Amino acid sequence: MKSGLPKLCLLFVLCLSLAASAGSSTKRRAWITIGDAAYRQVKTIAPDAVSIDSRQLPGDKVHAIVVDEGRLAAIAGAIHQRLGQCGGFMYHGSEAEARATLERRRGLAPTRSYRIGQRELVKSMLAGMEEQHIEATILSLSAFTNRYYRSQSGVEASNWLLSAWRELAAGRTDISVMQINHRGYPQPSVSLIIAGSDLAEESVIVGAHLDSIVGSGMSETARAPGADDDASGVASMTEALRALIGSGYRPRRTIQVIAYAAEEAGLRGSQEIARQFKQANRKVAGVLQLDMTNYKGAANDIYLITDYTNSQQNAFLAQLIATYLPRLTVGYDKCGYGCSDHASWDAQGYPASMPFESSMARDNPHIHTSRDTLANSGNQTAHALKFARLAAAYMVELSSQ
Ligand code: IPO
Ligand code: ZN
Repeated sequence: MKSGLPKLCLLFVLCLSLAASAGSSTKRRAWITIGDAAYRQVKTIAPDAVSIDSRQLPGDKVHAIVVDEGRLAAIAGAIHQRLGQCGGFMYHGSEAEARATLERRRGLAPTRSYRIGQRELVKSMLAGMEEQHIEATILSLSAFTNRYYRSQSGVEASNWLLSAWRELAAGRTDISVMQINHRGYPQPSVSLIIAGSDLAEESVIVGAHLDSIVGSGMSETARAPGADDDASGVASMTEALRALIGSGYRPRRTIQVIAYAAEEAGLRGSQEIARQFKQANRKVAGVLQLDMTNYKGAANDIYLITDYTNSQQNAFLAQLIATYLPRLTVGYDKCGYGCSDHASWDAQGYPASMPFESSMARDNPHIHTSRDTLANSGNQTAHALKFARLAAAYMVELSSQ
Protein backbone atom coordinates (compact mmCIF):
# COMPACT_ATOMS: atom_id res chain seq x y z
CA MET A 1 0.00 0.00 0.00
CA LYS A 2 1.38 3.38 -1.00
CA SER A 3 1.00 6.43 1.21
CA GLY A 4 0.32 10.11 0.49
CA LEU A 5 -1.78 10.44 -2.62
CA PRO A 6 -3.82 7.26 -2.15
CA LYS A 7 -4.78 8.43 1.36
CA LEU A 8 -5.92 11.76 -0.05
CA CYS A 9 -7.95 9.95 -2.69
CA LEU A 10 -9.54 7.76 -0.05
CA LEU A 11 -10.56 10.81 1.96
CA PHE A 12 -12.00 12.41 -1.14
CA VAL A 13 -13.90 9.31 -2.12
CA LEU A 14 -15.23 8.94 1.42
CA CYS A 15 -16.63 12.47 1.20
CA LEU A 16 -18.18 11.67 -2.17
CA SER A 17 -19.83 8.56 -0.84
CA LEU A 18 -21.12 10.32 2.26
CA ALA A 19 -22.61 13.04 0.07
CA ALA A 20 -24.16 10.45 -2.22
CA SER A 21 -25.78 8.44 0.57
CA ALA A 22 -27.05 11.59 2.30
CA GLY A 23 -28.76 12.61 -0.96
CA SER A 24 -30.73 9.41 -1.48
CA SER A 25 -33.29 8.62 1.17
CA THR A 26 -34.70 5.48 -0.48
CA LYS A 27 -31.98 2.89 -0.64
CA ARG A 28 -32.11 1.06 -3.95
CA ARG A 29 -29.84 -1.89 -4.36
CA ALA A 30 -27.51 -2.42 -7.26
CA TRP A 31 -25.39 -5.41 -8.19
CA ILE A 32 -21.93 -5.22 -9.64
CA THR A 33 -19.36 -7.78 -10.72
CA ILE A 34 -15.81 -6.88 -10.00
CA GLY A 35 -12.27 -8.29 -9.86
CA ASP A 36 -10.60 -9.31 -6.62
CA ALA A 37 -8.34 -6.25 -6.17
CA ALA A 38 -11.21 -3.89 -6.91
CA TYR A 39 -13.42 -5.78 -4.45
CA ARG A 40 -10.92 -5.12 -1.68
CA GLN A 41 -10.96 -1.40 -2.57
CA VAL A 42 -14.75 -1.35 -2.47
CA LYS A 43 -14.74 -2.93 0.99
CA THR A 44 -12.64 -0.04 2.30
CA ILE A 45 -15.13 2.62 1.19
CA ALA A 46 -18.36 0.63 1.39
CA PRO A 47 -17.92 -1.85 4.23
CA ASP A 48 -21.58 -2.84 3.90
CA ALA A 49 -20.97 -4.17 0.37
CA VAL A 50 -21.69 -7.89 0.43
CA SER A 51 -20.28 -10.52 -1.88
CA ILE A 52 -23.15 -12.80 -2.90
CA ASP A 53 -21.06 -15.12 -5.05
CA SER A 54 -17.59 -15.41 -6.55
CA ARG A 55 -15.79 -17.46 -9.20
CA GLN A 56 -12.20 -18.19 -9.99
CA LEU A 57 -11.94 -17.28 -13.68
CA PRO A 58 -8.80 -17.48 -15.83
CA GLY A 59 -6.74 -14.46 -14.80
CA ASP A 60 -8.75 -13.22 -11.84
CA LYS A 61 -11.18 -14.02 -9.09
CA VAL A 62 -14.48 -12.26 -9.75
CA HIS A 63 -17.13 -11.31 -7.19
CA ALA A 64 -20.80 -10.48 -7.57
CA ILE A 65 -21.63 -7.96 -4.88
CA VAL A 66 -24.70 -6.02 -3.80
CA VAL A 67 -24.36 -2.35 -2.87
CA ASP A 68 -26.49 0.70 -2.16
CA GLU A 69 -27.08 2.30 -5.58
CA GLY A 70 -26.25 5.73 -4.12
CA ARG A 71 -22.69 4.56 -3.63
CA LEU A 72 -22.01 3.61 -7.24
CA ALA A 73 -20.44 6.94 -8.21
CA ALA A 74 -18.08 6.79 -5.26
CA ILE A 75 -17.19 3.19 -6.00
CA ALA A 76 -16.43 4.05 -9.64
CA GLY A 77 -14.30 6.98 -8.48
CA ALA A 78 -12.39 4.87 -6.00
CA ILE A 79 -11.67 2.10 -8.48
CA HIS A 80 -10.57 4.44 -11.25
CA GLN A 81 -8.40 6.54 -8.95
CA ARG A 82 -6.86 3.89 -6.78
CA LEU A 83 -6.41 0.97 -9.13
CA GLY A 84 -5.75 2.93 -12.28
CA GLN A 85 -7.77 2.35 -15.40
CA CYS A 86 -7.63 -1.39 -15.28
CA GLY A 87 -10.06 -1.73 -12.42
CA GLY A 88 -13.48 -1.58 -14.01
CA PHE A 89 -16.76 -2.92 -12.76
CA MET A 90 -19.91 -4.14 -14.41
CA TYR A 91 -23.30 -2.82 -13.28
CA HIS A 92 -26.29 -5.20 -13.11
CA GLY A 93 -29.93 -4.28 -12.50
CA SER A 94 -30.71 -7.53 -10.69
CA GLU A 95 -29.11 -10.31 -8.73
CA ALA A 96 -29.95 -12.76 -11.50
CA GLU A 97 -28.04 -10.70 -14.05
CA ALA A 98 -25.01 -10.49 -11.78
CA ARG A 99 -25.04 -14.26 -11.18
CA ALA A 100 -25.50 -14.98 -14.88
CA THR A 101 -22.41 -12.92 -15.63
CA LEU A 102 -20.36 -15.02 -13.26
CA GLU A 103 -21.58 -18.15 -15.05
CA ARG A 104 -20.25 -16.80 -18.35
CA ARG A 105 -22.51 -19.04 -20.37
CA ARG A 106 -21.20 -19.86 -23.81
CA GLY A 107 -22.96 -18.14 -26.68
CA LEU A 108 -23.43 -18.36 -30.40
CA ALA A 109 -20.45 -17.91 -32.63
CA PRO A 110 -20.96 -19.18 -36.19
CA THR A 111 -18.23 -21.17 -37.88
CA ARG A 112 -16.11 -18.65 -39.66
CA SER A 113 -12.67 -18.69 -41.09
CA TYR A 114 -9.93 -16.36 -40.01
CA ARG A 115 -8.42 -16.52 -43.49
CA ILE A 116 -7.18 -13.35 -45.12
CA GLY A 117 -8.47 -13.17 -48.68
CA GLN A 118 -9.25 -9.59 -49.71
CA ARG A 119 -5.75 -8.18 -50.06
CA GLU A 120 -6.29 -5.88 -53.03
CA LEU A 121 -9.50 -4.35 -51.73
CA VAL A 122 -8.20 -3.86 -48.19
CA LYS A 123 -4.90 -2.35 -49.30
CA SER A 124 -6.60 0.26 -51.44
CA MET A 125 -9.07 1.09 -48.66
CA LEU A 126 -6.28 1.55 -46.11
CA ALA A 127 -4.33 3.77 -48.50
CA GLY A 128 -7.26 6.18 -48.68
CA MET A 129 -7.62 6.63 -44.92
CA GLU A 130 -6.50 9.94 -43.39
CA GLU A 131 -5.55 11.45 -40.05
CA GLN A 132 -7.44 14.69 -40.66
CA HIS A 133 -10.85 13.00 -40.52
CA ILE A 134 -9.96 11.38 -37.22
CA GLU A 135 -8.81 14.71 -35.86
CA ALA A 136 -12.07 16.40 -36.89
CA THR A 137 -14.16 13.75 -35.12
CA ILE A 138 -12.10 13.89 -31.93
CA LEU A 139 -12.32 17.69 -31.85
CA SER A 140 -16.08 17.69 -32.41
CA LEU A 141 -16.78 15.09 -29.74
CA SER A 142 -14.42 16.58 -27.16
CA ALA A 143 -15.99 20.02 -27.66
CA PHE A 144 -19.18 18.89 -25.89
CA THR A 145 -18.96 19.99 -22.24
CA ASN A 146 -19.11 16.33 -21.37
CA ARG A 147 -20.64 13.16 -22.80
CA TYR A 148 -21.83 11.85 -19.46
CA TYR A 149 -24.54 9.21 -19.80
CA ARG A 150 -26.97 11.18 -17.64
CA SER A 151 -26.33 14.70 -18.97
CA GLN A 152 -27.97 16.78 -21.68
CA SER A 153 -24.68 17.22 -23.53
CA GLY A 154 -24.27 13.42 -23.44
CA VAL A 155 -27.52 13.20 -25.43
CA GLU A 156 -26.43 15.99 -27.78
CA ALA A 157 -23.17 14.18 -28.52
CA SER A 158 -25.23 11.09 -29.42
CA ASN A 159 -27.41 13.20 -31.74
CA TRP A 160 -24.32 14.71 -33.36
CA LEU A 161 -22.82 11.30 -34.10
CA LEU A 162 -26.14 10.08 -35.49
CA SER A 163 -26.10 12.91 -38.07
CA ALA A 164 -22.43 12.39 -38.89
CA TRP A 165 -23.00 8.70 -39.60
CA ARG A 166 -26.20 9.44 -41.57
CA GLU A 167 -24.14 11.67 -43.82
CA LEU A 168 -21.61 8.88 -44.40
CA ALA A 169 -24.42 6.51 -45.35
CA ALA A 170 -26.32 8.93 -47.59
CA GLY A 171 -27.68 7.29 -50.73
CA ARG A 172 -27.16 3.69 -49.58
CA THR A 173 -30.38 1.75 -49.07
CA ASP A 174 -28.48 -1.19 -47.57
CA ILE A 175 -27.24 0.95 -44.66
CA SER A 176 -29.37 1.99 -41.68
CA VAL A 177 -28.33 4.42 -38.96
CA MET A 178 -30.26 4.74 -35.70
CA GLN A 179 -30.09 5.42 -32.01
CA ILE A 180 -30.65 2.67 -29.46
CA ASN A 181 -32.46 3.91 -26.36
CA HIS A 182 -31.63 2.48 -22.97
CA ARG A 183 -33.50 1.91 -19.75
CA GLY A 184 -32.72 4.22 -16.87
CA TYR A 185 -30.73 7.05 -18.50
CA PRO A 186 -31.18 9.45 -21.42
CA GLN A 187 -28.08 8.85 -23.56
CA PRO A 188 -28.80 6.62 -26.57
CA SER A 189 -26.15 4.43 -28.19
CA VAL A 190 -25.66 5.03 -31.93
CA SER A 191 -25.69 2.17 -34.45
CA LEU A 192 -24.90 1.86 -38.15
CA ILE A 193 -25.75 -1.40 -39.93
CA ILE A 194 -24.57 -2.47 -43.37
CA ALA A 195 -26.85 -5.34 -44.38
CA GLY A 196 -25.02 -8.50 -45.40
CA SER A 197 -25.79 -10.47 -48.55
CA ASP A 198 -25.86 -14.30 -48.34
CA LEU A 199 -24.73 -14.50 -44.66
CA ALA A 200 -26.81 -11.55 -43.43
CA GLU A 201 -27.96 -13.31 -40.25
CA GLU A 202 -24.37 -13.34 -38.95
CA SER A 203 -22.97 -10.06 -37.62
CA VAL A 204 -19.53 -8.52 -37.34
CA ILE A 205 -19.58 -5.93 -34.56
CA VAL A 206 -17.16 -3.02 -34.13
CA GLY A 207 -17.65 -0.72 -31.14
CA ALA A 208 -16.29 2.15 -29.11
CA HIS A 209 -17.89 4.13 -26.31
CA LEU A 210 -19.59 7.45 -26.70
CA ASP A 211 -19.75 8.57 -23.08
CA SER A 212 -17.12 10.38 -21.01
CA ILE A 213 -16.64 11.00 -17.31
CA VAL A 214 -14.36 12.72 -14.82
CA GLY A 215 -13.43 11.04 -11.58
CA SER A 216 -13.68 14.24 -9.58
CA GLY A 217 -17.48 14.24 -9.69
CA MET A 218 -20.01 14.70 -12.47
CA SER A 219 -22.63 17.39 -13.07
CA GLU A 220 -24.24 18.92 -16.19
CA THR A 221 -21.42 21.46 -16.39
CA ALA A 222 -18.41 19.33 -15.42
CA ARG A 223 -15.82 19.35 -18.18
CA ALA A 224 -15.09 15.85 -19.46
CA PRO A 225 -13.59 16.13 -22.95
CA GLY A 226 -12.72 12.44 -23.19
CA ALA A 227 -10.60 13.06 -26.29
CA ASP A 228 -8.69 9.82 -25.87
CA ASP A 229 -11.28 8.03 -23.73
CA ASP A 230 -13.05 7.43 -25.98
CA ALA A 231 -13.55 10.04 -28.72
CA SER A 232 -10.46 8.46 -30.27
CA GLY A 233 -12.11 5.04 -30.55
CA VAL A 234 -15.26 6.53 -32.07
CA ALA A 235 -13.10 8.55 -34.47
CA SER A 236 -11.01 5.52 -35.54
CA MET A 237 -14.18 3.53 -36.11
CA THR A 238 -15.79 6.37 -38.07
CA GLU A 239 -12.76 6.68 -40.37
CA ALA A 240 -12.86 2.91 -40.98
CA LEU A 241 -16.53 3.30 -41.89
CA ARG A 242 -15.84 6.18 -44.24
CA ALA A 243 -13.27 4.07 -46.11
CA LEU A 244 -15.49 1.00 -46.20
CA ILE A 245 -18.52 2.86 -47.49
CA GLY A 246 -16.41 4.89 -49.93
CA SER A 247 -15.00 1.70 -51.47
CA GLY A 248 -18.47 0.45 -52.37
CA TYR A 249 -17.73 -2.86 -50.61
CA ARG A 250 -20.81 -5.08 -50.04
CA PRO A 251 -20.30 -7.52 -47.15
CA ARG A 252 -21.60 -11.09 -47.06
CA ARG A 253 -22.10 -10.86 -43.27
CA THR A 254 -23.90 -7.92 -41.67
CA ILE A 255 -21.57 -5.27 -40.29
CA GLN A 256 -22.76 -3.32 -37.26
CA VAL A 257 -20.82 -0.40 -35.86
CA ILE A 258 -21.90 0.84 -32.42
CA ALA A 259 -20.98 3.84 -30.26
CA TYR A 260 -22.10 2.62 -26.84
CA ALA A 261 -23.69 4.77 -24.17
CA ALA A 262 -22.74 4.49 -20.50
CA GLU A 263 -19.53 2.45 -20.69
CA GLU A 264 -18.06 4.45 -17.81
CA ALA A 265 -21.11 3.63 -15.70
CA GLY A 266 -20.39 -0.10 -15.72
CA LEU A 267 -20.66 -1.10 -19.40
CA ARG A 268 -24.39 -0.47 -19.26
CA GLY A 269 -25.12 0.30 -22.92
CA SER A 270 -23.10 -2.59 -24.31
CA GLN A 271 -24.45 -5.04 -21.76
CA GLU A 272 -28.03 -4.28 -22.74
CA ILE A 273 -27.18 -4.71 -26.43
CA ALA A 274 -25.09 -7.89 -26.05
CA ARG A 275 -27.81 -9.44 -23.87
CA GLN A 276 -30.44 -8.68 -26.50
CA PHE A 277 -28.31 -10.41 -29.13
CA LYS A 278 -27.98 -13.45 -26.92
CA GLN A 279 -31.67 -13.53 -26.01
CA ALA A 280 -32.60 -13.40 -29.69
CA ASN A 281 -30.11 -16.21 -30.41
CA ARG A 282 -28.27 -14.01 -32.87
CA LYS A 283 -25.03 -15.16 -34.40
CA VAL A 284 -21.96 -12.96 -34.08
CA ALA A 285 -18.83 -13.77 -36.08
CA GLY A 286 -16.74 -11.43 -33.93
CA VAL A 287 -16.62 -8.27 -31.85
CA LEU A 288 -13.89 -5.62 -31.91
CA GLN A 289 -13.69 -2.90 -29.24
CA LEU A 290 -11.73 0.33 -29.69
CA ASP A 291 -11.39 2.08 -26.33
CA MET A 292 -8.50 4.59 -26.36
CA THR A 293 -6.54 4.57 -29.63
CA ASN A 294 -4.67 7.85 -29.82
CA TYR A 295 -2.22 8.12 -26.91
CA LYS A 296 1.05 6.35 -27.65
CA GLY A 297 2.41 5.62 -24.21
CA ALA A 298 4.57 2.55 -24.79
CA ALA A 299 7.07 1.10 -27.24
CA ASN A 300 4.78 -1.11 -29.30
CA ASP A 301 2.09 0.28 -31.56
CA ILE A 302 -0.84 -1.98 -30.71
CA TYR A 303 -1.37 -3.98 -27.51
CA LEU A 304 -3.80 -6.87 -27.70
CA ILE A 305 -5.65 -7.37 -24.44
CA THR A 306 -5.54 -11.06 -23.53
CA ASP A 307 -8.14 -11.37 -20.78
CA TYR A 308 -11.91 -11.39 -21.37
CA THR A 309 -11.14 -11.72 -25.06
CA ASN A 310 -11.01 -14.60 -27.54
CA SER A 311 -7.48 -15.89 -28.16
CA GLN A 312 -8.18 -17.20 -31.67
CA GLN A 313 -9.61 -13.89 -32.73
CA ASN A 314 -6.65 -12.12 -31.10
CA ALA A 315 -4.32 -14.26 -33.23
CA PHE A 316 -6.37 -13.23 -36.28
CA LEU A 317 -5.82 -9.55 -35.38
CA ALA A 318 -2.07 -10.16 -35.10
CA GLN A 319 -2.25 -11.75 -38.60
CA LEU A 320 -4.14 -8.75 -39.97
CA ILE A 321 -1.51 -6.41 -38.54
CA ALA A 322 1.34 -8.50 -40.01
CA THR A 323 -0.39 -8.51 -43.40
CA TYR A 324 -1.69 -4.97 -43.71
CA LEU A 325 0.35 -2.92 -41.22
CA PRO A 326 3.72 -4.69 -41.42
CA ARG A 327 5.70 -1.81 -39.96
CA LEU A 328 3.75 -1.89 -36.69
CA THR A 329 4.78 -3.85 -33.61
CA VAL A 330 2.35 -5.78 -31.41
CA GLY A 331 2.45 -6.19 -27.64
CA TYR A 332 0.19 -8.13 -25.28
CA ASP A 333 -1.19 -7.06 -21.93
CA LYS A 334 -3.93 -7.83 -19.45
CA CYS A 335 -6.57 -5.38 -18.48
CA GLY A 336 -8.42 -6.67 -15.43
CA TYR A 337 -12.10 -7.38 -15.05
CA GLY A 338 -14.58 -5.56 -17.26
CA CYS A 339 -12.33 -2.74 -18.46
CA SER A 340 -14.39 -1.99 -21.57
CA ASP A 341 -17.37 -3.02 -23.68
CA HIS A 342 -15.72 -6.14 -25.13
CA ALA A 343 -16.35 -7.68 -21.68
CA SER A 344 -20.12 -7.36 -22.23
CA TRP A 345 -19.92 -9.52 -25.37
CA ASP A 346 -17.41 -11.92 -23.86
CA ALA A 347 -19.81 -12.42 -20.95
CA GLN A 348 -22.47 -13.61 -23.42
CA GLY A 349 -20.03 -16.03 -25.04
CA TYR A 350 -19.27 -14.02 -28.18
CA PRO A 351 -15.66 -13.82 -29.47
CA ALA A 352 -14.37 -10.35 -28.58
CA SER A 353 -11.03 -8.52 -28.86
CA MET A 354 -9.62 -5.21 -27.71
CA PRO A 355 -6.57 -3.69 -29.41
CA PHE A 356 -5.25 -0.97 -27.09
CA GLU A 357 -3.10 2.15 -27.49
CA SER A 358 -0.51 1.37 -24.82
CA SER A 359 0.64 -1.08 -22.23
CA MET A 360 -1.34 -0.79 -19.04
CA ALA A 361 1.65 0.43 -17.08
CA ARG A 362 2.22 3.34 -19.44
CA ASP A 363 -1.27 4.35 -20.44
CA ASN A 364 -2.74 7.85 -20.65
CA PRO A 365 -2.56 9.56 -17.24
CA HIS A 366 -5.13 12.21 -18.25
CA ILE A 367 -8.19 10.01 -18.79
CA HIS A 368 -11.18 10.70 -16.55
CA THR A 369 -9.94 14.26 -16.01
CA SER A 370 -10.66 17.60 -17.70
CA ARG A 371 -7.19 17.29 -19.24
CA ASP A 372 -8.07 14.39 -21.56
CA THR A 373 -7.65 16.56 -24.65
CA LEU A 374 -6.15 16.07 -28.11
CA ALA A 375 -3.27 18.35 -27.04
CA ASN A 376 -2.50 15.90 -24.24
CA SER A 377 -2.39 13.02 -26.73
CA GLY A 378 0.54 14.75 -28.43
CA ASN A 379 -1.65 16.80 -30.77
CA GLN A 380 -1.54 14.07 -33.42
CA THR A 381 -3.88 11.41 -34.77
CA ALA A 382 -1.33 9.14 -36.43
CA HIS A 383 -1.70 6.62 -33.60
CA ALA A 384 -5.50 6.44 -33.90
CA LEU A 385 -5.14 5.93 -37.68
CA LYS A 386 -3.37 2.59 -37.05
CA PHE A 387 -6.45 1.34 -35.18
CA ALA A 388 -8.78 2.73 -37.83
CA ARG A 389 -6.90 0.70 -40.46
CA LEU A 390 -6.95 -2.42 -38.32
CA ALA A 391 -10.70 -2.01 -37.83
CA ALA A 392 -11.28 -1.57 -41.58
CA ALA A 393 -9.24 -4.69 -42.40
CA TYR A 394 -11.11 -6.64 -39.68
CA MET A 395 -14.53 -5.61 -40.95
CA VAL A 396 -13.78 -6.59 -44.55
CA GLU A 397 -11.98 -9.86 -43.88
CA LEU A 398 -14.38 -11.17 -41.22
CA SER A 399 -17.48 -10.20 -43.18
CA SER A 400 -16.38 -11.71 -46.48
CA GLN A 401 -15.59 -15.38 -45.85
C1 IPO B 1 -8.59 1.13 -20.17
C2 IPO B 1 -8.73 -0.03 -20.87
C3 IPO B 1 -7.70 -0.95 -20.90
C4 IPO B 1 -6.54 -0.71 -20.22
I1 IPO B 1 -4.96 -2.08 -20.30
C5 IPO B 1 -6.39 0.47 -19.53
C6 IPO B 1 -7.42 1.39 -19.52
C7 IPO B 1 -9.67 2.14 -20.18
C8 IPO B 1 -10.89 1.76 -19.44
N1 IPO B 1 -10.70 1.29 -18.13
C9 IPO B 1 -11.79 2.93 -19.46
O1 IPO B 1 -11.82 3.78 -18.62
N2 IPO B 1 -12.59 2.96 -20.52
O2 IPO B 1 -13.46 3.95 -20.66
ZN1 ZN C 1 -12.74 5.53 -19.25
